[in-house]
Amino acid sequence: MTDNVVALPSEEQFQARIDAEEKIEPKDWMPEKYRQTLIRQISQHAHSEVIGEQPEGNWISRAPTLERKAILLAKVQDEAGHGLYLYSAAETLGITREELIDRLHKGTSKYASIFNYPSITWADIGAIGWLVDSAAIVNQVSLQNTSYGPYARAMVRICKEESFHQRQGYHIMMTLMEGSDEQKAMAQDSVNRWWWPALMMFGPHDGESAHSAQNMKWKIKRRANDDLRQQFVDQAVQQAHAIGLEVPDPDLKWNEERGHYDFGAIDWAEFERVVSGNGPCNRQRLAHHVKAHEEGAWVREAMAAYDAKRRARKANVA
Ligand code: FAQ
Repeated sequence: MTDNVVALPSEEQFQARIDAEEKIEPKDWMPEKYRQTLIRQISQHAHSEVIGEQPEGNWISRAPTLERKAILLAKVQDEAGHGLYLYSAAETLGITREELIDRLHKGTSKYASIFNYPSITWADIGAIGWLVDSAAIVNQVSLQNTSYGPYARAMVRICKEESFHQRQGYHIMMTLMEGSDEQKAMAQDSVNRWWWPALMMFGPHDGESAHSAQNMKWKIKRRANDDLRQQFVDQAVQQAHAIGLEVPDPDLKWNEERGHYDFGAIDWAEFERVVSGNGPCNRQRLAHHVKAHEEGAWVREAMAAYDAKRRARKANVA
């Protein structure tokens, strides 16, 4: 009698499923590198949502009106929810939440560079909503079609909420631009500070991007960094001009032939500095997260104890 050997699917068969636009689900066979890449990207994304609460949380108690405060509070809660869906999606790949958080705290897992800049005025809340959420949406709309099912499905709801966030940010900018000279200057100053970091959110140029080629083949990434960045610039410049804001780029110019805006060079040395832990707020952001995580240990323990008790009771009844 011969043993019944079950052949493992090959990378070619896996690629054929991707090419046929099939979604890969948690229990499906996948190359180890595909799994690791997804853990890297989804966890970085989750950390970004959660760390991104810090610059905005800074203004909850100082929002100019009760209505603005309620809206900002809801937005920050949405970001926490996005973190939750994304950590859950990452966990389906066989990694625990504890490991994911541990990697963040040890600095072996990144989060978006943009959240290492300070939010020093109320207009920064407008700029974050308008520019940062716009950049996030441009990228994330394409991720609704990413090849990994749980990540793609998480993106659908996240995109709907980000689009509300974008509008609330633009509305803050619009209101400031209809206000006093000081308010207009505050709005312009925040655009001057957030514009270039927002362009960096899309990552290095295509030729320099370490992961793009393989990620595009696996359809983890559906559009290239530069392509997404260009779409963002084209949209944001028109939105800026519509309310009287200037974009801080002397090289910005409409290119009739390309049908896009040409724009100036990004300061990649600054990007490297921020990504490697030396931006204006890196240490503060991480220290705050570590402290909140430690102070919340009792909540996690209480929930685990409650869950264990509930399971034991259920087992006894059965
Ligand atoms: N910051 O080869 P690539 C939000 C790293 S959510 C830090 O091009 P990849 C919502 C990259 O990880 C914003 N690191 O990499 C919100 C890699 O390093 P590694 C977050 C960056 O993965 C709004 C290296 O550079 N969104 O804002 C950055 O193919 C308001 C080489 O780069 C997502 O995470 C950066 N900007 O493409 C919340 C979307 N760019 O890992 C609160 C999902 C690149 O090898 C308030 N992520 N790096 O050490 C992605 O789409 C991709 O990961 C990219 C990078 C496009 C970010």
